[in-house]
Amino acid sequence: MKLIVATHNPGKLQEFRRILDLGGIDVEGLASDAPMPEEVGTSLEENALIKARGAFEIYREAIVADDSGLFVDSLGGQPGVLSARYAGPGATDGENRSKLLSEMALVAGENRRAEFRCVLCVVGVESHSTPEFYVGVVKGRITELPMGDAGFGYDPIFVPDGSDGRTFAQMSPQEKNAISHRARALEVMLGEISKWS
Ligand code: ITT
Repeated sequence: MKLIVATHNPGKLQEFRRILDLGGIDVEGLASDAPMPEEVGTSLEENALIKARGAFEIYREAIVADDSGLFVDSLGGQPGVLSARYAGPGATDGENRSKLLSEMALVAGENRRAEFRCVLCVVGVESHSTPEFYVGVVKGRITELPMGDAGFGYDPIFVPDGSDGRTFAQMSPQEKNAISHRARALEVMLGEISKWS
């Protein structure tokens, strides 16, 4: 089976490739100039569906889209759905991380709990006329300073539960992909897809 991954985020695409290759799925990225609709939804599910449908309009093939975000307890779940744009439209990963660390400057260690959530939406599979959704979550805490330079986004400031103190950005891709929100959602997706005709 082949899936087109409806993302313009190269970090996400790399994780999809590694995980889906092992699951025997051929992965294709979007053309770099493929237009994607604005993410106007108020939930990860809505935005994942918007992206999946947007890519389907162009490719008319089986699509998987990912909407994900970091939900911080002490900030009432922010940046959440707005994770990619936390420091403003077009913000870089570094600007988003800096903003988050400064918002949390007065939050003590034990209150720095957070979780990454990922929602996948699959559309365009012939035997499945309705969109299918898969969810993955990983809990952890926000560091006081960035550590590591692997991965992308908020990886340098997120220590997953069960880690020896390393952030996602200090782990190998294999280590992150063994426990990440995206890997968990993809694992559920692969389990379901394997039952489809
Ligand atoms: P696409 O919409 O093109 O897929 P995007 O980066 O805009 O790319 P989202 O709208 O889903 O993707 O935004 C999610 C943001 O949450 C992303 O930009 C990262 O900053 C953050 N994020 C999601 N998963 C992450 C991960 O595994 N590690 C670090 N940060 C992550």
